[in-house]
Formats: sequence, structure tokens, C-alpha cells
Amino acid sequence: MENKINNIRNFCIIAHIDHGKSTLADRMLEITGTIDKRKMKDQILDRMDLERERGITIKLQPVTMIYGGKNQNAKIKMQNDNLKFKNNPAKQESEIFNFDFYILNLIDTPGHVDFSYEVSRSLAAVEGAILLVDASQGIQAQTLANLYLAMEQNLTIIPVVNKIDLPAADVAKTKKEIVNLLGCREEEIILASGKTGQGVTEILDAVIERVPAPALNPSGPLYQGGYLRALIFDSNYDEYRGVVAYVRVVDGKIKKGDKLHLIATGAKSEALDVGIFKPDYHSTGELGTGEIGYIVTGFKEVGECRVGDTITGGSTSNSEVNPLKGYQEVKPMVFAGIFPKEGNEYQELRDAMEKLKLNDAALIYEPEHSEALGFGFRCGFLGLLHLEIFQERLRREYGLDIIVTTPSVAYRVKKTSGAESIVRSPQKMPNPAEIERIEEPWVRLDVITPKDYLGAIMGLVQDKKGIYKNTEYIDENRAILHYDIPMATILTDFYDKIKSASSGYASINYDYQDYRQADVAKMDILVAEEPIEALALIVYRDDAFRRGKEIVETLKETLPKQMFVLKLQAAIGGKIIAAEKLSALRKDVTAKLYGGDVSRKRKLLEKQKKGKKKMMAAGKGSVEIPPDTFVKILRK
Ligand SMILES: Nc1nc2c(ncn2[C@@H]2O[C@H](COP(=O)(O)OP(=O)(O)OP(=O)(O)O)[C@@H](O)[C@H]2O)c(=O)[nH]1
Ligand SMILES: [Mg+2]
Repeated sequence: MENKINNIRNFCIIAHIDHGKSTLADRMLEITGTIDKRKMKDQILDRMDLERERGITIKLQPVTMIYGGKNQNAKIKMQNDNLKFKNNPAKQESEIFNFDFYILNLIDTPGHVDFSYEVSRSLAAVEGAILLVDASQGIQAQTLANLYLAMEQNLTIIPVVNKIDLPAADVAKTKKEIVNLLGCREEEIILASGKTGQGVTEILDAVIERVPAPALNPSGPLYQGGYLRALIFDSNYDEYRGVVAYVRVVDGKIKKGDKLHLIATGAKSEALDVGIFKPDYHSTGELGTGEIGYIVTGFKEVGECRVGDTITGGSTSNSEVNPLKGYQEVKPMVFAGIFPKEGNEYQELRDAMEKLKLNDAALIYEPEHSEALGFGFRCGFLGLLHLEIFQERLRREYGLDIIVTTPSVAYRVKKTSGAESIVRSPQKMPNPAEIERIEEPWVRLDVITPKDYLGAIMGLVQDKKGIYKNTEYIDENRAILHYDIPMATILTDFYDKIKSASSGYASINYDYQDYRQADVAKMDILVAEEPIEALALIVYRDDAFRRGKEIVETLKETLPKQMFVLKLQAAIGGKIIAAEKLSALRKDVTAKLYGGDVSRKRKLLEKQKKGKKKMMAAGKGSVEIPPDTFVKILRK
């Protein structure tokens, strides 16, 4: 088994959202016999309920496939003849079949812009990437973004035109786009359909031919078999196994029972189990150089097993071990407060956060206290979809009733006193009088659009304070527009607007750039003259009136009527800029009085009026804002 490493190929599938990554992976799993045809279902690597319901990949998913190359059919046949492989499938298969086999470690990645970070982490664990382009869509914004990430890591790229079965497929055009982009030869591009399976064997063969086997590190003092270095590229919390690290073994090997030592955190433990993904956990007892698999770490604490850290250990001391270069640091862009609706659920919320954090390397959170909402957390997300998915998981998987405050970016505030701070929540914005200058994050925005929609797109981006840079052409009909734009302006409805301005054809990608001065202020939302902390937000001054009006109107539409008239206001620095009134609920106290006793009727109405006045006073600050009102305002 000396040559085992030469038969390993590590690769991922990257593409724009919905271009067919997970479906292509399905076919690979079938062809390699990794998953029994009877157990097969669409996008099987999308393992979370949420992923399956929405039809999008959120979390990267590794899987190990054993592929017999040209002998694959014979292999499958023998497999069906009930030959069982136990612990080390690769080894056993080679011995049983007596012909060449390959260990293909595939990582399926998400396509949505919010989850580029998952892509970057997958790329750190592999040597090659299959770049899929939907033949009916051509190159889109995430195609470019993910390709550039792969190129930064010097990965071998295998270009594939996918979905060639679609009637709307334009193979020739898509090929031309890819040639222009990669500067590759047309013959290098593989034509495929994840749906029909056409071209998929060809892709697997290309992976074997073109993607290099993992390299041994010849300069290491303890060259192979000596010390261990494994990159944690993801982690997962499993109810039965505890903290499981997803690793790429770079040097040495790891066996069940080995001591673990994490370089960054200094945490120590023992490998309780070691194995590969099939895609379920499949214990093999060891992982060698170049392999991708999992380690059941025995860690109880989330913080001890950080994604990006290097695992070392074995029997050697690790004082001389250099940590592995991970990948780009994650940069949460969107911040929101999350509070339990019931104050006594704080502990449950904290536990849930800790566990979800294990399945979600990009999430950051810190405790926050608010007068109105009690104890909760300020959380940082990659984008709005990430936030939405996260709150959905808290509700679903942990049965928590939560309130999420209006999302915002992180502002840099310079005070007149000279002090500087990062403000991640509107509640923490200092008084206007103390502020000298506020800065906000800007991103580099790329929009890919058919030429016909250039005008509409440009108008829209300009409305969002975008600064036009330049235009490039992919071909005579499609252009890439480059802009600089404040992150805050594209946070809310931007994507939907781009889609509707281009009949769905345009796609976007953005990337953090720098901080620039911003003319913004904190806006308070008052209900019954009490500021609702959770609804406070930071607005552009030139947009304050519109936003304020929009919010009080939404409140008026969605708040349940009370026993008294409800004042709904938006204010900046104590000055009311928009107001609405929600009329009182008129309880029909006379309904049960039949007939004509008018004086009695009037008496009752009088009584009700008095009652209302009392409630008005008592009602101050005690008006309950239902969670769906928050959600509606958040969506605006
Ligand atoms: N006609 C056709 N449809 C396909 C093909 N591949 C995927 N699809 C469809 O395209 C949609 C998206 O497929 P997925 O495999 O989930 O795409 P994805 O790239 O994994 O999507 P994300 O992970 O969310 O980025 C699904 O409705 C698939 O059925 C194909 O080769 N031909
Ligand atoms: Mg997918």
C-alpha cells in the first residue's frame, strides 16, 4: 500500500448557485457505487432538512468514493456479488479486486454568495476543482468569484458545461465564455448533464488524470509517518459523538486512540474514532497523509476545536510543528441581536448557539443585554440568507421562540473625545453630540447582466449609492459591471430588485473592500411614546424620512389594535420625522343589549371610554410587539 497516496484525488465542485453541483455529485455517488441506487434521492448530499426544503446547499459536505476507473463496472458487479469491505474500504477493495482503484474525496459546496466562506474552506482541503457552468445560464457572478478563490489556492480547474440536456442549453456559447475566462483549450471542457448522467464518467476520469495526487512534504523533519498535521476545515456537533472535526491530513497519519493536540487553542484530547464520509460517518480507524475524513475529538467545548486550527499529536511532541495555513479569515458582515422571547430561555438559547456554532464556522456571537429584550446575543452573519437560516434553525431544531432585531452592518465611530469604537448595534450608537465621524463598510460589487438590462441595473445601483467603476464584456451580449457600494444599501431588498430589473438574468457578487465616511444617524421607533429598542436602526440621513414612514406604516398594518389609540413614531435625536396612529379596538360592549334602553347603552359606552383612558396610561411601554411584526419590518 506504499502507493496509496498516488491514488488519492481530492477535489470539490464549485459553481454559481443552482448550476447543478449537488445533482452532479449524486451521479458520481451512483457511478462509484458509493450509495446504493435504491437509497438514492435527489441532492443526497444536502443533508439538512432546511437544505432539502429550499433546494439549496448551505453547508459543505465531503464524501469519499472508491472508483475503479475503467474497471468500475467489474467492481460494481463484484460489489453486488456481496463482497463486503470492512474497516479500510480502499485497502480491502484493492486486495479483493486486484486492480487499480482510486480514492476520490469530493467536497460539495454551496453556491449562494453568503456561503463563499464554505467554498474557501473546501478549497483549502483539496488539489482540484470542477468548475460547473449551467449551459442555459452561462457564466454568472458566483462562477467568477468561486473560480478566483480556487485560482488563489493554485488548484487544478476542470471546466464543465453542465445541464446540456436542457432545451435552452447553448453549449457553444457557454464553451466560448469559459475559454475566454480561463484561457483554456476548448478540448479541455467537458460537456455533461447531472440529470441524465451524460459526461459524468468523463469528469471522474478527468479528475484522475488532471488533478494531482496529494503531495508528501519532503522537507518535513519527520517525513510521513512522523508527526501529524491535519487541517480542520469544518466541524460538526453530533449528539452521540460530540464534537467531530472534518480534517484534511497534510502530514503523517492519525489513528483511533492517538493523542490530539490543537496548535492554536492548545487543547488536548484523544481521537475517539477516525473515519471517512460515505457520506455518513464510516469508521476506518485511521487516516493517512492526503486523506480527508473525520476525527471524533472527545472535546466537549466548542471553543477547543476551531475550524482553521491544526491538529497534531500522535506520540510525538508538537513543539516544533508549524501550524498549517488555513484559509481567509471569515468576516461577518451583518449583525443582529437575538433574544429569547421568554426571558427564562436564555440558557437554552446559549446552548443552542454553541451547538449551532459547531455546524456553522462563520457565525460569531457575544452576549448582549437590552432593557426591553433582556439577555440575548449580538450575532454576526455572512449575509441575510445566513441570518434567516440561522434563526430558522434555532426555531426548528431547538424549539426556541426568539426575537431578532433589525440587521445592520458594523460602523466605525470616532468620537469628539478622540476615542474610536466599532458599533454593531443601533442601541450602542453614541449620542449625536459625542460623534465626530462615522464610517461604514464598502464592498466591491460585480453585476453580470445581459446588455439589454444595463440601463435598469445602472439606475438601480446608483439609487443605492453605488459608484460606477467600469464595464467588461463576457461576449457581445453580456457585461460585467464593476461598482463600489456601501454594504448597508445592498443588505435588504437589493438582490430581489436586481433580479426583477433584469427579468431574473442578472447575478451579483460582492466582496468587502474598506471603510468610508457615512452620513448616518440612529433612528428610534416609538410605540405609545416608548422607544422599542429592538426596532432602532441606523439610517442614511437623506433616506430617513422614507424609512421612518415605511416602518410606522408597517407597524400600523401589522400591530394588533389595543384598547386605546396607539401612537407610532420614528425619531432621530428626539425629533419626530414620521408618525402614524393605530385606532383603538372598539369592543362592542352593547352587543348583548337588545331593545331600547338607550340610557343604559350610553352608560356602558361611557364606562368603556374611561377604561380606555386608564389603559392608555397603563399601556405605556407594555404594548406587546408580536414577532411577526418584527419579521415584517425586518423584511422591509
Ligand atoms: N435539466 C437539468 N436540470 C438540472 C441538472 N442539474 C441540476 N439540475 C436542476 O437544477 C436545480 C439545482 O440543482 P442543484 O444540484 O441543487 O444545484 P446546486 O448547484 O447544488 O445548487 P446550490 O447548492 O444551492 O448552489 C435542481 O432543480 C436540479 O434538478 C441537469 O444536468 N439538467
Ligand atoms: Mg448544492
